Amino acid sequence: MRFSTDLISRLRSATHVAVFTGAGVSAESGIPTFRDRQSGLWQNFDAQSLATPEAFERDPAFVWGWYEWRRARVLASQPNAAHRAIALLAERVPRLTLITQNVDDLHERAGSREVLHLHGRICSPYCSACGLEYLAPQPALLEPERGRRLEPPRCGQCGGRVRPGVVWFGESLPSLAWEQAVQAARGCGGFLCVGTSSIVEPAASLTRVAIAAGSVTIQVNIDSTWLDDLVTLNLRGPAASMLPELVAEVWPQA
Ligand code: BV8
Ligand code: ZN
Repeated sequence: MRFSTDLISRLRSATHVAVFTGAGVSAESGIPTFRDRQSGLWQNFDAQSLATPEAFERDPAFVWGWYEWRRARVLASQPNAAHRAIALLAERVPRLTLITQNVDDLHERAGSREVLHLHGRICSPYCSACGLEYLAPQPALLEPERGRRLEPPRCGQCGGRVRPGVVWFGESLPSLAWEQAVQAARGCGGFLCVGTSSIVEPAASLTRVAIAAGSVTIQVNIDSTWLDDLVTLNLRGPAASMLPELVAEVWPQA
């Protein structure tokens, strides 16, 4: 991977680096991306139509079954070299803000602390009535063929229906996480946009904020996106190999 000396010096002089990740960063851990076709019981649905309050209202057991199947996939997966490279980068720059659209906990399991989850966390379901967090047991579903409808559990405190701990389409993002993400995009000297199709708003606007603020913006993706001509540099390839190389080249071990 070859970077111009100018780009390297601009990135190395950045006192604050922001990393913004999407489903592509967990793809090499075996977690399907959002635009991958659904499998098993859910193969005739696209994730977008399932990730809504209306879908859960209409058929809570079907949607809860999908989330439990996904949660099982997350718990059975391991962080990959991209997650680890981001955790390592946090030790090599004065300040790093990690912003993710992902609902899995692979960044945390790779050692990243203070992860801003803009779209919630699949491992933190909560009561839809009183908000109490629900300590979910190990999920039952492992294979989509065995995927089935599962009645969502009931809250031990108020009997309300437990829901997945994610932000559905049409729901607002957690305000503190969102404000922190915008601040980071505005104030960072380097902004890495990794493994996202940059379709879902308002998260996708963060890269535009960083570009407008004049930071060095690097996109890592196996595919092209509408950001291709707007970022400082496009790294076309899988995050699990591109990110470790990028970190090693630009921010080598002191
Ligand atoms: C809201 C949790 C408003 C659930 C998710 C403008 C402004 C505001 C809202 C909107 C707007 N326009 C439209 C909207 C509505 C909507 C929206 O954005 N719709 C889209 C479809 C146009 N937005 C919302 O509803 C948001 N809410 O703004 O509320 C509001 C205001 C006031 C009052 C009430 C409401 C909420 C959006 C959150 C939805 N929840 N997830 C769940 O997971 O089940 S979003 C979901 O998509 C995931 O979080 C996912 O991360 C995210 C984005 O997708 P990506 O991460 O990019 O994944 P994708 O598969 O698309 O792409 C993967 C990429 O990786 C690809 O580019 C691929 O090439 C690449 N890749 C693959 N493998 C690799 C790789 N790259 C590198 N290496 C690899 N190995
Ligand atoms: Zn409750």
